[in-house]
Amino acid sequence: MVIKNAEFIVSVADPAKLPDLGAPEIAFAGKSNVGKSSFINFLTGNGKLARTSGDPGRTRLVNFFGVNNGKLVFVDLPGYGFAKVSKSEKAKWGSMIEGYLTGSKNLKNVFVLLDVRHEPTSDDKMLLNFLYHYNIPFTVIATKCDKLSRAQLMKRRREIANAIGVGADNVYMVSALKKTGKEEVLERIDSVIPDVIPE
Ligand SMILES: Nc1nc2c(ncn2[C@@H]2O[C@H](COP(=O)(O)OP(=O)(O)O)[C@@H](O)[C@H]2O)c(=O)[nH]1
Ligand SMILES: [Mg+2]
Repeated sequence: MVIKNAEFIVSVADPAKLPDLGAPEIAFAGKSNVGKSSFINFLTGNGKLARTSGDPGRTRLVNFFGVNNGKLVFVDLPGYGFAKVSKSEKAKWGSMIEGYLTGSKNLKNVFVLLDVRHEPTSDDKMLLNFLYHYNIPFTVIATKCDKLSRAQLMKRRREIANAIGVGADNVYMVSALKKTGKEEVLERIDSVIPDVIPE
């Protein structure tokens, strides 16, 4: 697919009040600071769509973005695993993420972002187990690939795939900084929502 435009639609603080926008949703999940906002901006070509960096722990809202005049929806889930928050804050984040994942009527696939340099954390594994348990399809995306050499990247791709129990081909390698990996991810979107041609 080609992404022609993307715009912010709504933020939700209460998982009981999820909007039904009547279009397929792709959700983006990952540890805070993994590069989720940067990747959404890169993918949509809108540098200001999702806010980047600054205050990693802050955003515990679920943000909905309409792509190509709302034919497709990107859902930015709260970043998890931010160390400097209380247990009750962490629990709120968890229930937002889980509330969305189990409550959305339109969710087609979860893009799970992992920093290419690091092993999946216990929070990452919890999320992946949750997705397996609820039978929610997902895609693994390794971010910040500009940080490693080509040889290191190939090694890390296999290691991440092994840690998660998928084939190496199923780990998408991206860099928002160097603007690489976008075409493969757009093709992946086509294959996870084959019934929609979001032109
Ligand atoms: N080198 C590099 N840094 C990145 C990349 N994507 C994001 N970052 C940096 O990582 C930090 C967190 O990015 P952000 O998109 O806000 O992460 P989020 O918390 O997951 O939304 C910022 O300092 C970004 O500039 C990337 O592809 N390469
Ligand atoms: Mg962010």
